[in-house]
Amino acid sequence: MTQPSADSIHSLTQRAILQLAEASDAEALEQWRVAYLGRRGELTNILRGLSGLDMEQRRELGALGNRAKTELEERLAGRTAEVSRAQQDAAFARDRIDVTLPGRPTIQGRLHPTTQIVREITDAFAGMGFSIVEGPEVEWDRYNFEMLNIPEGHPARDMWNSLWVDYRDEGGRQPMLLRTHTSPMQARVMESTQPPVRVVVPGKCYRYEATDATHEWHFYQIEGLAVDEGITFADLKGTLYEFARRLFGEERRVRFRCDYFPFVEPGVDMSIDCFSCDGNGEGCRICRDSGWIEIMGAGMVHPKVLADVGYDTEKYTGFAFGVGPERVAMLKYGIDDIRHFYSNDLRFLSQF
Ligand code: FA5
Repeated sequence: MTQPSADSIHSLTQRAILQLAEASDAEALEQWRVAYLGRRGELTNILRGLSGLDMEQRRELGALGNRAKTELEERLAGRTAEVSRAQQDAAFARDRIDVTLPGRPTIQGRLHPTTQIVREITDAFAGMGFSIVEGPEVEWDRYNFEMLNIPEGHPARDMWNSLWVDYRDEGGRQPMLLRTHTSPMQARVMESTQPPVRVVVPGKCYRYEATDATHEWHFYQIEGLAVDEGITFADLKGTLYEFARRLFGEERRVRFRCDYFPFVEPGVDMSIDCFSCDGNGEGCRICRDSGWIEIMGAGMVHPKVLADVGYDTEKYTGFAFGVGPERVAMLKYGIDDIRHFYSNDLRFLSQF
């Protein structure tokens, strides 16, 4: 044990102060504290050695030792603050942020071109008084075919190559499929409402067929249905002309031709002149030389379809149509292959 004396306290204090100035991190500061002020530290030892001295010396050296202890503790606190400030300054200098640098742009998402065109088409019909409803993509055979005047075994079923879902319950097998068109919503809407009916139904459809530039195996349709007293074929033509005018402008030519769909009578298809060859047709891959691209099927709702949902066919008539929005987008934006829509290529999608 160190023999306590005024000199030893003084020289120890000086040595400790010099050494403290050299401690430049938290670890060195802790080592210093343990060496001088810890339980077995040098100053602690001196103070402990005071007990062997006489009263007079003990009072004198005790006061001296306690002053030295207070001084070292205060200096330790000061040096600790200095060291941590210096470390902070170094960190700030190292991680300095240049607030004048321009920010990194974040990539903004956008609506898929099909969604955009579906909204544009439904907006055009909403502007003519149609409401918008949606229906199930997995559909009963009853709605996809039977209620549309296409009973089991009818050859018209071949017009829609179907993806069947094998659904069974206690009653046995129930024929279900991925809907091949949005027309099943005609019966669903009429079953739950009374005329006047005026709805458009956007939604996804599925067909088991080979793809090419104008055919996908899954695509969208927008169904339209209007039923009321006194609706005629003139209303059908007027409404669809107005739709074509709103979407494509006055200059696009529109063509109606007779077509067959079991749930309308008479039935038509509506085409628009080809954007790619401007209606010339010759050697055009898009319109297959015809100069026209079909965008929808339409017709006057068949009286059997109206009767099957309980409507009075003496009183009510109506028209229906089914438009393919991808085909409309192809026309509007000059897209030459429908398969671009769902191939998830950002170079294509980010153009819209
Ligand atoms: C129908 O699906 C009828 N349900 C339309 C209809 C509704 C007729 C109401 C009468 C009354 P169609 O199979 O022709 O008809 O299809 C209608 C439209 O859907 C086509 O004109 C086309 O624009 C689009 N379409 C059909 N098949 C495909 C396909 N494989 N890929 C992309 N679009 C398609």
